[in-house]
Amino acid sequence: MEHTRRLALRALIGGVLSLAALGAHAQEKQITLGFAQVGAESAWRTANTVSVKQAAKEAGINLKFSDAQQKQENQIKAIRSYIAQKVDVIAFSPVVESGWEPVLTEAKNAHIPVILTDRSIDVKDQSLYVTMIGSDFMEEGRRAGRWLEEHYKNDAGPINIAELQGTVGSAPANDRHSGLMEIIKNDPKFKIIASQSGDFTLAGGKQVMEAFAKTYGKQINVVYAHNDDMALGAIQAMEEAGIKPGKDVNVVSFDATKGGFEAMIAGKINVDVECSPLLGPQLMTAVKDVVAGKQLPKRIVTNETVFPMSVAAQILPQRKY
Ligand code: GZL
Repeated sequence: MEHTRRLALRALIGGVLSLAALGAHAQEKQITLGFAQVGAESAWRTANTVSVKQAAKEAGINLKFSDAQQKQENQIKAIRSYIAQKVDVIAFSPVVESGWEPVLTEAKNAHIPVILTDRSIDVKDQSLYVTMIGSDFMEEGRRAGRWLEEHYKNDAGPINIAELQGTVGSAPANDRHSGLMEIIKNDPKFKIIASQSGDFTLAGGKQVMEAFAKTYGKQINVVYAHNDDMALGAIQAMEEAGIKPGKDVNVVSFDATKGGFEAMIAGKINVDVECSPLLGPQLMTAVKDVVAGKQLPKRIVTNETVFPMSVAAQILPQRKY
Protein backbone atom coordinates (compact mmCIF):
# COMPACT_ATOMS: atom_id res chain seq x y z
CA MET A 1 0.00 0.00 0.00
CA GLU A 2 2.73 2.41 1.07
CA HIS A 3 4.74 1.60 -2.04
CA THR A 4 1.77 2.31 -4.32
CA ARG A 5 1.06 5.61 -2.61
CA ARG A 6 4.70 6.61 -3.03
CA LEU A 7 4.58 5.76 -6.77
CA ALA A 8 1.34 7.76 -7.21
CA LEU A 9 2.80 10.78 -5.40
CA ARG A 10 5.97 10.60 -7.56
CA ALA A 11 3.86 10.46 -10.74
CA LEU A 12 1.78 13.43 -9.54
CA ILE A 13 4.89 15.56 -8.80
CA GLY A 14 6.41 14.58 -12.16
CA GLY A 15 3.22 15.62 -13.93
CA VAL A 16 3.06 18.98 -12.16
CA LEU A 17 6.72 19.73 -12.94
CA SER A 18 6.34 18.90 -16.64
CA LEU A 19 3.20 21.05 -16.87
CA ALA A 20 5.09 23.93 -15.28
CA ALA A 21 7.95 23.44 -17.72
CA LEU A 22 5.44 23.36 -20.60
CA GLY A 23 3.81 26.52 -19.29
CA ALA A 24 7.14 28.25 -19.02
CA HIS A 25 8.04 27.05 -22.50
CA ALA A 26 4.67 28.28 -23.82
CA GLN A 27 5.43 31.74 -22.41
CA GLU A 28 8.79 31.70 -24.19
CA LYS A 29 7.21 30.93 -27.63
CA GLN A 30 8.03 33.98 -29.77
CA ILE A 31 4.99 35.95 -30.91
CA THR A 32 4.68 36.58 -34.65
CA LEU A 33 2.93 39.81 -35.67
CA GLY A 34 1.83 40.54 -39.24
CA PHE A 35 1.74 44.30 -39.86
CA ALA A 36 0.19 45.77 -43.04
CA GLN A 37 1.40 49.38 -43.37
CA VAL A 38 -0.35 51.99 -45.56
CA GLY A 39 2.73 52.97 -47.55
CA ALA A 40 5.56 55.53 -47.35
CA GLU A 41 3.61 58.62 -48.46
CA SER A 42 4.75 61.06 -45.79
CA ALA A 43 7.31 61.87 -43.11
CA TRP A 44 4.66 60.87 -40.57
CA ARG A 45 4.35 57.41 -42.14
CA THR A 46 8.12 56.93 -42.22
CA ALA A 47 8.33 57.78 -38.51
CA ASN A 48 5.42 55.42 -37.81
CA THR A 49 7.16 52.55 -39.65
CA VAL A 50 10.39 53.16 -37.72
CA SER A 51 8.44 53.16 -34.44
CA VAL A 52 6.68 49.85 -35.23
CA LYS A 53 9.87 48.07 -36.36
CA GLN A 54 11.98 49.38 -33.44
CA ALA A 55 9.31 48.49 -30.86
CA ALA A 56 8.88 44.95 -32.28
CA LYS A 57 12.63 44.41 -32.00
CA GLU A 58 12.75 45.67 -28.42
CA ALA A 59 9.72 43.54 -27.50
CA GLY A 60 11.25 40.38 -29.00
CA ILE A 61 8.28 40.07 -31.36
CA ASN A 62 8.84 38.49 -34.78
CA LEU A 63 7.53 41.15 -37.21
CA LYS A 64 6.28 40.44 -40.73
CA PHE A 65 5.92 43.87 -42.44
CA SER A 66 4.34 44.95 -45.72
CA ASP A 67 4.02 48.33 -47.51
CA ALA A 68 0.78 48.67 -49.51
CA GLN A 69 1.80 51.75 -51.54
CA GLN A 70 -1.46 53.35 -50.31
CA LYS A 71 -3.61 50.72 -52.10
CA GLN A 72 -6.35 48.93 -50.17
CA GLU A 73 -6.11 45.84 -52.36
CA ASN A 74 -2.46 45.46 -51.36
CA GLN A 75 -3.31 45.71 -47.67
CA ILE A 76 -6.03 43.07 -48.11
CA LYS A 77 -3.54 40.80 -49.92
CA ALA A 78 -1.02 41.24 -47.09
CA ILE A 79 -3.63 40.42 -44.42
CA ARG A 80 -4.65 37.29 -46.37
CA SER A 81 -1.02 36.25 -46.52
CA TYR A 82 -0.64 36.70 -42.74
CA ILE A 83 -3.73 34.52 -42.23
CA ALA A 84 -2.21 31.82 -44.47
CA GLN A 85 1.03 32.02 -42.47
CA LYS A 86 -0.98 31.59 -39.25
CA VAL A 87 0.60 34.60 -37.49
CA ASP A 88 -0.40 35.12 -33.85
CA VAL A 89 -1.75 38.67 -34.33
CA ILE A 90 -2.48 40.95 -37.31
CA ALA A 91 -2.19 44.74 -37.05
CA PHE A 92 -2.67 47.38 -39.73
CA SER A 93 -3.34 51.05 -40.41
CA PRO A 94 -6.38 50.97 -42.74
CA VAL A 95 -5.73 53.23 -45.73
CA VAL A 96 -9.48 53.93 -46.00
CA GLU A 97 -12.44 53.41 -43.63
CA SER A 98 -14.60 51.03 -45.70
CA GLY A 99 -14.29 47.64 -47.43
CA TRP A 100 -12.71 45.59 -44.62
CA GLU A 101 -15.50 43.19 -43.58
CA PRO A 102 -14.59 40.24 -45.90
CA VAL A 103 -10.89 39.98 -45.05
CA LEU A 104 -11.38 40.70 -41.34
CA THR A 105 -14.10 38.00 -41.22
CA GLU A 106 -11.53 35.60 -42.69
CA ALA A 107 -9.09 36.59 -39.90
CA LYS A 108 -11.84 36.09 -37.30
CA ASN A 109 -12.69 32.65 -38.70
CA ALA A 110 -8.98 31.79 -38.52
CA HIS A 111 -9.02 32.88 -34.85
CA ILE A 112 -6.34 35.54 -35.46
CA PRO A 113 -6.94 38.73 -33.43
CA VAL A 114 -6.69 42.04 -35.33
CA ILE A 115 -5.44 45.36 -33.89
CA LEU A 116 -5.99 48.67 -35.72
CA THR A 117 -3.31 51.36 -35.43
CA ASP A 118 -3.40 55.01 -36.56
CA ARG A 119 -6.62 54.94 -38.63
CA SER A 120 -9.99 53.41 -37.88
CA ILE A 121 -12.53 51.50 -39.99
CA ASP A 122 -16.27 51.72 -40.48
CA VAL A 123 -17.68 48.24 -39.68
CA LYS A 124 -20.97 47.08 -38.12
CA ASP A 125 -19.39 44.02 -36.49
CA GLN A 126 -17.11 45.53 -33.84
CA SER A 127 -15.79 42.05 -33.00
CA LEU A 128 -13.74 42.17 -36.23
CA TYR A 129 -10.99 43.98 -34.33
CA VAL A 130 -9.77 43.94 -30.73
CA THR A 131 -8.76 47.59 -30.30
CA MET A 132 -7.87 50.79 -32.21
CA ILE A 133 -4.69 52.60 -31.10
CA GLY A 134 -4.31 56.13 -32.49
CA SER A 135 -5.25 59.80 -32.58
CA ASP A 136 -8.67 61.42 -32.33
CA PHE A 137 -8.78 63.12 -35.75
CA MET A 138 -12.10 64.83 -35.01
CA GLU A 139 -10.49 66.54 -32.03
CA GLU A 140 -7.48 67.45 -34.16
CA GLY A 141 -9.86 69.17 -36.61
CA ARG A 142 -11.64 70.94 -33.75
CA ARG A 143 -8.28 72.18 -32.40
CA ALA A 144 -7.47 73.67 -35.79
CA GLY A 145 -10.93 75.26 -35.94
CA ARG A 146 -10.50 76.77 -32.47
CA TRP A 147 -7.14 78.24 -33.51
CA LEU A 148 -8.82 79.87 -36.55
CA GLU A 149 -11.66 81.25 -34.38
CA GLU A 150 -9.15 82.74 -31.94
CA HIS A 151 -6.80 84.06 -34.67
CA TYR A 152 -9.64 85.81 -36.54
CA LYS A 153 -11.77 86.81 -33.53
CA ASN A 154 -11.43 90.54 -34.35
CA ASP A 155 -11.75 90.08 -38.10
CA ALA A 156 -15.22 90.47 -39.63
CA GLY A 157 -14.20 88.40 -42.64
CA PRO A 158 -14.83 86.97 -45.13
CA ILE A 159 -12.12 84.38 -44.33
CA ASN A 160 -11.71 82.16 -47.39
CA ILE A 161 -10.22 78.72 -46.75
CA ALA A 162 -8.52 76.51 -49.36
CA GLU A 163 -8.47 72.92 -48.06
CA LEU A 164 -5.88 70.29 -49.05
CA GLN A 165 -7.55 67.04 -48.05
CA GLY A 166 -5.73 63.82 -47.21
CA THR A 167 -6.38 60.46 -48.89
CA VAL A 168 -10.00 60.24 -50.08
CA GLY A 169 -12.03 58.01 -47.75
CA SER A 170 -9.39 57.87 -45.02
CA ALA A 171 -10.33 58.48 -41.38
CA PRO A 172 -7.87 61.40 -40.92
CA ALA A 173 -9.15 63.18 -44.05
CA ASN A 174 -12.82 62.63 -43.16
CA ASP A 175 -12.44 63.64 -39.53
CA ARG A 176 -10.00 66.56 -39.85
CA HIS A 177 -12.58 68.07 -42.22
CA SER A 178 -15.57 67.25 -39.98
CA GLY A 179 -13.82 68.48 -36.84
CA LEU A 180 -13.09 71.83 -38.49
CA MET A 181 -16.68 72.15 -39.75
CA GLU A 182 -18.02 71.46 -36.25
CA ILE A 183 -16.24 74.60 -35.03
CA ILE A 184 -16.72 77.02 -37.93
CA LYS A 185 -20.12 75.93 -39.29
CA ASN A 186 -21.98 78.55 -37.21
CA ASP A 187 -19.56 81.37 -38.05
CA PRO A 188 -20.57 82.74 -41.49
CA LYS A 189 -17.32 84.69 -41.98
CA PHE A 190 -15.48 81.38 -42.61
CA LYS A 191 -15.97 79.84 -46.06
CA ILE A 192 -14.24 76.85 -47.64
CA ILE A 193 -13.92 78.14 -51.21
CA ALA A 194 -11.88 75.16 -52.48
CA SER A 195 -11.25 71.60 -51.30
CA GLN A 196 -9.32 68.84 -53.06
CA SER A 197 -7.28 65.78 -52.08
CA GLY A 198 -3.47 65.90 -52.27
CA ASP A 199 -3.34 62.30 -50.98
CA PHE A 200 -1.09 63.24 -48.03
CA THR A 201 1.95 63.70 -50.32
CA LEU A 202 4.19 66.73 -50.92
CA ALA A 203 3.76 66.43 -54.69
CA GLY A 204 -0.01 66.17 -54.29
CA GLY A 205 -0.16 69.24 -52.06
CA LYS A 206 1.94 71.26 -54.50
CA GLN A 207 -0.12 70.23 -57.53
CA VAL A 208 -3.46 71.10 -55.87
CA MET A 209 -2.14 74.42 -54.51
CA GLU A 210 -0.84 75.41 -57.97
CA ALA A 211 -4.40 75.03 -59.28
CA PHE A 212 -5.91 76.87 -56.30
CA ALA A 213 -3.43 79.77 -56.67
CA LYS A 214 -4.28 80.07 -60.39
CA THR A 215 -8.05 80.05 -59.75
CA TYR A 216 -8.34 82.02 -56.51
CA GLY A 217 -5.00 83.85 -56.08
CA LYS A 218 -5.17 86.54 -53.38
CA GLN A 219 -8.77 85.60 -52.45
CA ILE A 220 -7.33 82.80 -50.31
CA ASN A 221 -6.83 83.79 -46.66
CA VAL A 222 -6.12 80.34 -45.16
CA VAL A 223 -4.61 77.09 -46.45
CA TYR A 224 -5.92 74.16 -44.36
CA ALA A 225 -3.59 71.23 -45.12
CA HIS A 226 -4.41 67.79 -43.63
CA ASN A 227 -0.69 67.04 -43.16
CA ASP A 228 2.76 68.68 -43.22
CA ASP A 229 3.86 67.06 -46.47
CA MET A 230 0.97 68.67 -48.37
CA ALA A 231 1.54 71.96 -46.51
CA LEU A 232 5.20 71.95 -47.60
CA GLY A 233 4.16 71.28 -51.19
CA ALA A 234 1.60 74.08 -51.00
CA ILE A 235 4.28 76.44 -49.65
CA GLN A 236 6.42 75.74 -52.73
CA ALA A 237 3.44 76.43 -55.00
CA MET A 238 2.50 79.67 -53.19
CA GLU A 239 6.04 81.01 -53.37
CA GLU A 240 6.23 80.20 -57.09
CA ALA A 241 2.96 82.14 -57.50
CA GLY A 242 4.34 85.15 -55.63
CA ILE A 243 2.24 84.49 -52.51
CA LYS A 244 3.98 84.70 -49.09
CA PRO A 245 2.90 81.64 -47.03
CA GLY A 246 2.47 82.44 -43.33
CA LYS A 247 2.04 86.13 -44.15
CA ASP A 248 -0.34 86.74 -47.13
CA VAL A 249 -1.98 83.40 -46.28
CA ASN A 250 -2.23 81.68 -42.88
CA VAL A 251 -1.17 78.02 -43.16
CA VAL A 252 -2.76 75.46 -40.81
CA SER A 253 -1.23 71.98 -40.87
CA PHE A 254 -1.28 68.60 -39.08
CA ASP A 255 1.31 66.05 -37.87
CA ALA A 256 3.90 68.42 -36.29
CA THR A 257 6.82 66.66 -37.99
CA LYS A 258 10.34 68.07 -38.11
CA GLY A 259 9.57 69.55 -41.53
CA GLY A 260 6.49 71.24 -40.10
CA PHE A 261 8.48 72.71 -37.24
CA GLU A 262 11.18 73.99 -39.61
CA ALA A 263 8.49 75.67 -41.76
CA MET A 264 7.00 77.29 -38.63
CA ILE A 265 10.44 78.59 -37.64
CA ALA A 266 10.78 80.00 -41.19
CA GLY A 267 7.38 81.72 -40.64
CA LYS A 268 5.64 79.70 -43.40
CA ILE A 269 3.30 77.52 -41.30
CA ASN A 270 1.29 79.39 -38.63
CA VAL A 271 0.09 76.44 -36.53
CA ASP A 272 0.73 72.68 -36.56
CA VAL A 273 -1.71 70.27 -34.88
CA GLU A 274 0.23 67.34 -33.45
CA CYS A 275 -0.53 63.77 -34.54
CA SER A 276 1.90 61.28 -33.06
CA PRO A 277 3.25 58.44 -35.26
CA LEU A 278 5.13 56.90 -32.32
CA LEU A 279 2.59 54.10 -31.84
CA GLY A 280 5.03 51.16 -31.86
CA PRO A 281 5.46 50.64 -28.09
CA GLN A 282 1.69 50.82 -27.39
CA LEU A 283 1.08 48.36 -30.24
CA MET A 284 3.56 45.80 -28.92
CA THR A 285 2.10 46.00 -25.41
CA ALA A 286 -1.36 45.42 -26.89
CA VAL A 287 -0.07 42.46 -28.96
CA LYS A 288 1.42 40.78 -25.87
CA ASP A 289 -1.76 41.44 -23.86
CA VAL A 290 -3.96 39.94 -26.61
CA VAL A 291 -1.78 36.81 -26.78
CA ALA A 292 -1.89 36.54 -22.98
CA GLY A 293 -5.69 36.63 -23.19
CA LYS A 294 -6.06 39.96 -21.42
CA GLN A 295 -9.04 42.26 -22.04
CA LEU A 296 -8.17 45.48 -23.93
CA PRO A 297 -10.16 48.73 -24.20
CA LYS A 298 -11.82 49.13 -27.63
CA ARG A 299 -10.04 52.47 -28.11
CA ILE A 300 -6.59 53.64 -26.99
CA VAL A 301 -6.24 57.37 -27.80
CA THR A 302 -2.79 58.96 -28.16
CA ASN A 303 -2.17 62.21 -26.25
CA GLU A 304 -1.23 65.19 -28.38
CA THR A 305 -1.36 69.00 -28.56
CA VAL A 306 -1.17 72.05 -30.85
CA PHE A 307 1.99 74.04 -31.68
CA PRO A 308 1.66 77.70 -32.80
CA MET A 309 4.67 79.03 -34.74
CA SER A 310 5.68 81.20 -31.74
CA VAL A 311 6.90 78.12 -29.78
CA ALA A 312 8.43 76.15 -32.68
CA ALA A 313 12.08 77.14 -32.20
CA GLN A 314 11.97 76.37 -28.48
CA ILE A 315 10.20 73.00 -28.89
CA LEU A 316 11.96 71.57 -31.98
CA PRO A 317 15.03 70.28 -30.09
CA GLN A 318 12.74 68.09 -27.94
CA ARG A 319 10.91 66.51 -30.87
CA LYS A 320 11.37 62.81 -31.72
CA TYR A 321 10.14 62.76 -35.35
C1 GZL B 1 -2.62 60.26 -39.29
C2 GZL B 1 -2.03 59.49 -40.46
C3 GZL B 1 -1.88 60.41 -41.62
C4 GZL B 1 -0.90 61.54 -41.37
C5 GZL B 1 -0.28 61.67 -42.72
O1 GZL B 1 -2.66 59.43 -38.18
O2 GZL B 1 -2.86 58.42 -40.82
O3 GZL B 1 -1.35 59.64 -42.71
O4 GZL B 1 -1.52 62.71 -40.92
C6 GZL B 1 -0.09 60.22 -43.09
O5 GZL B 1 0.94 62.36 -42.74
O6 GZL B 1 0.20 60.07 -44.43
